[in-house]
Amino acid sequence: MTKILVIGSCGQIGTELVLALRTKFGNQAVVAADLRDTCPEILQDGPYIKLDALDREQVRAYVIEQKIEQVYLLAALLSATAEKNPDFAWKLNMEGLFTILDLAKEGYLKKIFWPSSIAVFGPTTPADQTPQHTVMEPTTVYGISKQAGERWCEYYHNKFGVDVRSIRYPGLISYKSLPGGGTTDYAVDIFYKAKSEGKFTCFLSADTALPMMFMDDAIRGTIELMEAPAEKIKIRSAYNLAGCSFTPAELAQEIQALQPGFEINYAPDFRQAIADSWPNSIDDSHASKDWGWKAHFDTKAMVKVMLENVGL
Ligand code: NAD
Ligand code: AKB
Repeated sequence: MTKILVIGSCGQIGTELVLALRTKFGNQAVVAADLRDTCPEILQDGPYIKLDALDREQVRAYVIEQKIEQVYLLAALLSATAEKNPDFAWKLNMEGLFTILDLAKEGYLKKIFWPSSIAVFGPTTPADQTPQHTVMEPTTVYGISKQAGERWCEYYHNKFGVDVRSIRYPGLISYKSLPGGGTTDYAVDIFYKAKSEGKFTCFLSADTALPMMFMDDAIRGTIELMEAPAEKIKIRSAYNLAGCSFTPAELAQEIQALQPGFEINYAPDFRQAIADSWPNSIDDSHASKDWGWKAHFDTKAMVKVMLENVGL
């Protein structure tokens, strides 16, 4: 049995990733780990431990003693929260990664997944259909930490043969767990407000296009990347992945098509500057060519599933 540890399992991605990994590998094979004292109900079908990604010795001891073979390291501060606490964001987003990379370098772990983000790009990056290899000058602490993380992942692969795999996730949209402090969170909040109040005030301007993806695609893509034969993984920094791209006004229009009367207005805040520095859309042809990636959900399909499921 392959033993898998998911650190940061109670967050937006972790919750759904643990459920999907347990469906594939069995409940007992996948250990959920997070800072919380107790396991959330949704993850109670398998093992849970309280684990601090910043406690290098605790993480090392657990991985070695429990003979963990794969780690998904999801613990991080996201873009908006990181701007409010840059020192801690840098510490959390980098130190946990080195602990895991070193465990793999020493032969304790066979495979690692560490997520990057479209935040690695910056205002000097071509914004439309942003290529895999291009100018990367991120202006947020979050983006700087993700770019540095990518460089270290590639370095550990090239120097020490570490099998580390990564995706530059776009903004993720889901209904099973809430987002945790990002700039793309509006695209989740809007559905809750549409259902509960019929109106929404957006913290980004009407015409701010950003790359987004429905969570089912993100989870499937993550597992497909991790299951692909190593020789197919040509990029060891992180793969561009595209789902759907839209502006708040376009998203509102899709919601209005299914929920006539829904209203949106705009009150941009500090997150506007972050969004303005990110791409509008992403070219993911390398992921398609190397390991067969293809998104299933466009904006319309995502909106339908979200409206049917949020708040149930
Ligand atoms: P989230 O904020 O929803 O969840 C993060 C989880 O990590 C939380 O449950 C938190 O309690 C836990 N955590 C925080 N500090 C910890 C620590 N010291 N030890 C153990 N657990 C700790 O984040 P998410 O949206 O699920 O994102 C997961 C990863 O994916 C992050 O690295 C993020 O940068 C990346 N990512 C997310 C998105 C997105 O849209 N959600 C997009 C791009 C990249
Ligand atoms: C954020 O907005 O910070 C995240 C991301 C795109 O990395 N959703």
